Amino acid sequence: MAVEIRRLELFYLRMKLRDEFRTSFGSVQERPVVLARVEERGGEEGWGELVADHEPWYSYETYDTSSTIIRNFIAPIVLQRELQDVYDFHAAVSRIRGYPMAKTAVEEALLDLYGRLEGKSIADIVGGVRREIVSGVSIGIKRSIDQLVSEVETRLEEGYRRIKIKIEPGHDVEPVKAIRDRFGDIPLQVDANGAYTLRDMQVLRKLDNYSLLMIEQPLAWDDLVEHSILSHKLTTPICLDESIKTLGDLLVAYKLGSCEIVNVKPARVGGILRAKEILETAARLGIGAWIGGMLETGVGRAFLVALASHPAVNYPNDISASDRYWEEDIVEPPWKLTSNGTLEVPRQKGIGVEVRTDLIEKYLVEKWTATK
Ligand code: OSB
Ligand code: MG
Repeated sequence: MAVEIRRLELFYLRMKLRDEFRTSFGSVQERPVVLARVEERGGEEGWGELVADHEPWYSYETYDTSSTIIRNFIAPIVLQRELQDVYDFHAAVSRIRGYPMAKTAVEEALLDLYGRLEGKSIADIVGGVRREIVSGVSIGIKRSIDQLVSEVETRLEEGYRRIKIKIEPGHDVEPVKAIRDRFGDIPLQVDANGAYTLRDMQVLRKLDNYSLLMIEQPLAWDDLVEHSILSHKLTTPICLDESIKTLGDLLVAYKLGSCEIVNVKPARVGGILRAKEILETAARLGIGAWIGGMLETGVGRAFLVALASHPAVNYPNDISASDRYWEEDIVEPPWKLTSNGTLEVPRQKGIGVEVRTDLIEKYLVEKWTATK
């Protein structure tokens, strides 16, 4: 269906996470939130989310640089051509090297728009089959082991089906042991965000003794070769996050044996349709898969939930309920954990939740608009 986009808007919000979230690369509490909104000639709209942070720690993209790419290079593409479908959008933005987060923000908005126009949910569009998805929780580095253990307890009581903790050198074996001692054989995994090297083999071998579901991104953010060496030495499966930026990376990782599992984040791979392609290839190659998160608001979360309903997903996801992140999420209804520790997959057209324009007003710091 050819769609003519007459308006692209970026809403810059200032939101605060309920708790500080600390990883090996840094800490966030003030979360810059950028929403992308497209509007077509008939007035129908679509929403997406830019997840880039203030600093280039998780990836080279930041809120400023990705905004610039959207304003100067992606907006003209969307406003100046007639897009047959969202694959058309991908073909057009493929000239822009990199900037997957910027591309994802606008791609999501277009997918929501197409869904609304064609009466399809995002889950329909990505080939989702599940009615609910398994919700895990990612817990940051805390000031003390006691605080960590107490948060794990709260999350298990809330019903989360898997615990992931962030680790870094000096904060790894001890917290894992404390959680195992206290909670026994719960589904538990760790995420290092690239904080170790092969010189840390001793610690990594110790972690190997705790029956972890996986060790996520232990080595450098852009490495595949050393992960291959490591994965041949450990029995715990290696999961890659930062290192898999494209389908090509996944194929190389497969050939090298760098990972058994992949954390699929649409914003890291350049869009929902790219993520779908990676999921399908992972399933074909026998690589495990789950959907990761970037502390999204309810808008970005809708896309994560839809992707997690894909049949290739075979591990619990980093997709928690709205109240794990925000005092007040900007969608209605907010994402809520069921008594099964799952989130329901909406079946309504588009993202399946309403964007709360009253809250957008409340948190807005800047708005940018481009028209045809
Ligand atoms: O490495 O998975 C990560 C959040 C921000 C940046 C990187 C990561 C994370 C998370 C949080 O682990 C996952 C979530 O959104 O709950
Ligand atoms: Mg990660």
